[in-house]
Amino acid sequence: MPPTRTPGCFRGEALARLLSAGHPTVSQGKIPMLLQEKVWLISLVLIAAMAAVFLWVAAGAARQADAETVQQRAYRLRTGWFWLLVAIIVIASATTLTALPYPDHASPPASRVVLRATGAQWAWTVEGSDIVVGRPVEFQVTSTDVNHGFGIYDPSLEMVAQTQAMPGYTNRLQLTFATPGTYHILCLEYCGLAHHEMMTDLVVKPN
Ligand SMILES: [Cu+2]
Repeated sequence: MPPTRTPGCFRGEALARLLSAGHPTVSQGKIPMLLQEKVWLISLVLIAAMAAVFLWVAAGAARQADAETVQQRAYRLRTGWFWLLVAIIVIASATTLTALPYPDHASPPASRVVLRATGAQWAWTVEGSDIVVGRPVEFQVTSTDVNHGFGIYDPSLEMVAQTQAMPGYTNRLQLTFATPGTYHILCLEYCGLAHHEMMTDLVVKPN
């Protein structure tokens, strides 16, 4: 029997709904690879690599060797790993912290558009003015009942940003859209029977 591919919860529910609604941004037959699917694939590779290391250690466990030789080899290995780690940290910091200093949240620019997004079982309400390309937007995200995940996806269903929608608390999510189009807001946290129904569109107008 040929293997059948069971679609993931999000992909199955969200894409099926957008497709059945004849959504113009999701074309039939060409389903984009989602960020979470890429992360899942990378996780699988890393898990396989870790399993290989465990098997390698287990296979060599019965081998006997001189304690001093083993110790010296382990120290050399440790020094090598240490400098590799230092190099990774330096390179990662240099390439990811270029946006510093982050903008001051306490003094929002006057041009910022504020939208209030409220999650409730099982719908999103987004109130505020129009979103325009290039203009900073602040989403004030909250919930009326349980925790929801507020996820913004671009027209090709790649995740753009996300935060938690929590009852009694407002999370601020700041974002500047670079391309116009119909974005989607989906719930990212299972919140009950109709969790998959928690979808709404967000139109970003050209400048
Ligand atoms: Cu949900």
